[in-house]
Amino acid sequence: LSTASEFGPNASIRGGIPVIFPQFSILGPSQRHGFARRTAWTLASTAVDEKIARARFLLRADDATRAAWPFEFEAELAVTVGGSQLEEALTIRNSGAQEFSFTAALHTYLRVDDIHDVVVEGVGGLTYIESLTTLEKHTQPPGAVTFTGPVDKIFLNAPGELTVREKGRALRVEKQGFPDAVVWNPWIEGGASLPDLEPGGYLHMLCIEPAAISQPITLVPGAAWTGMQRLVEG
Ligand code: TA6
Repeated sequence: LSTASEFGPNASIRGGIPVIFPQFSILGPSQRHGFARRTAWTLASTAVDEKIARARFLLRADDATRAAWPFEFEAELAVTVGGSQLEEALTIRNSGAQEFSFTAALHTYLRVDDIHDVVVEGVGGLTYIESLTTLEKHTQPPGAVTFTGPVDKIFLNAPGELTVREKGRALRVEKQGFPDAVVWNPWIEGGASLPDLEPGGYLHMLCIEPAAISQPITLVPGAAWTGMQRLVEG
């Protein structure tokens, strides 16, 4: 979480795991990265077992969401935290009478000690898109992703498991239901242009985002889709 992050109505939070729905970035007529990350969700339930805490959050279509995106939906975010694991499942239901399509992501901000020492394993050889304006496809060289400048890549059909490794620490990032994975660090200039990222903040952050971008999800009335991620340390 950036110490300069804004909180309040209509702000998007620079940290944690903002929910990107119903539009990833500029891919559509709606606001950048959609409205879900700027909207207050309702806490639907909580439970604590011995070592596991669970919470469910809901977001339903209302006049404000209809003004941005004219469909009836119910979004549910189920969060489970326990031991060295964090799991999140995002379910989108079509509660209306009209079919709709959407793109989505769990825009996960990971805290890292120093981005120079970080590598991401599991995307070598994959096809990726860098520019959402041209949608031009590139091939990632074999081996791990290292960080020596800005990285903003959407890896298509990414595997269900990636690993973020830094000195003395590893995090497994698992996903299901989301075909793509975004890897983002804005680096020096990009970070400085973000008013809600503290000076030098790019050094301590890495976004790894399970995403449905290259193949939008289409739901007929009554249908539902679930995408999940699990972060496992160690
Ligand atoms: O998911 C990566 C990305 O789309 C980047 O292009 C980057 O600019 C970022 O999200 C953050 O977007 P935001 O609207 O939160 O500044």
